[in-house]
Amino acid sequence: MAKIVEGSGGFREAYLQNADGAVRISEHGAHVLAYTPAGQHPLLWVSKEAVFRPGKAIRGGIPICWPWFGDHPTDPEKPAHGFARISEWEFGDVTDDSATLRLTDSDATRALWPHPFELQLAVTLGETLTVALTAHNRGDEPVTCTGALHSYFAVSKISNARVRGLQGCEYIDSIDNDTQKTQRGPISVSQEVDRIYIDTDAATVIRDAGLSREITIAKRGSRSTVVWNPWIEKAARMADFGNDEYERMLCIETANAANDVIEILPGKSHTLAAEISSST
Ligand code: TA6
Repeated sequence: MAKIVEGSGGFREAYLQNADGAVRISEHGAHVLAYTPAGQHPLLWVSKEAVFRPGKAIRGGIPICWPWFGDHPTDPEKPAHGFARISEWEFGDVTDDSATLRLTDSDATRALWPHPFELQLAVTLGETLTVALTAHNRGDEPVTCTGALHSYFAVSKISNARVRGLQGCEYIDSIDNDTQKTQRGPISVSQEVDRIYIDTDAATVIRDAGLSREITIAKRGSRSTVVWNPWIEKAARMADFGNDEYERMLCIETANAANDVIEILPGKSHTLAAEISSST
């Protein structure tokens, strides 16, 4: 079943359902809001305080960070994580199994990033949810960009979660003066964690003992994986994040960040894709 309805904040939403599960996507930011595999608990987390209005990123689901990850490298006035997640996209084909959305350059985007482009998001609902962001360089100059599919996963309780797949990887520790470190063993969270794992194309697995579930995030076109939980103080500082909600979420972000910069030649494209599945 597939339908497009008026959803939160008055933005159109696509709702897809088939034998493998269900997914909801807002046209605002081409934002995947919900994904529930058949017979399972929802995989994605959205804050109860999330705000749905123009110019604001939705807190949770899968925000699209593009054409830069994090703060703009030189201009702090520009929106964090770029403009894709706060732009109004357009639905293309929507079926029971897939949906596409499209964003092209405009006066507003060119004021922030002076290059012609076309972005396409393709969401495919099968045993795996595939979310693929393709950036096409419509200009006659090479462009460089960073970005992420900034996925917020639902966990039973953060203390029940362990993350595998990044052992031995180098990471930049954003809460320790961007010090570069090496990951020893699985990741557990008992304080704010904000790490950019670099030079890795590895799949990441969240083991949730509370739900007896493993969420696997495989990826294509991504050389970085970001792991983030704001913990208590940072959660309390965010108006669109409930004070205790850090207990129920963990971000595993399929990215190209830090020095993992992507160059797209004129007329060429780059695809960043997350392939999300779970087993109980
Ligand atoms: O997930 C990594 C990160 O860059 C964190 O530093 C934190 O800022 C998070 O993204 C959320 O950013 P946002 O702009 O959505 O509040």
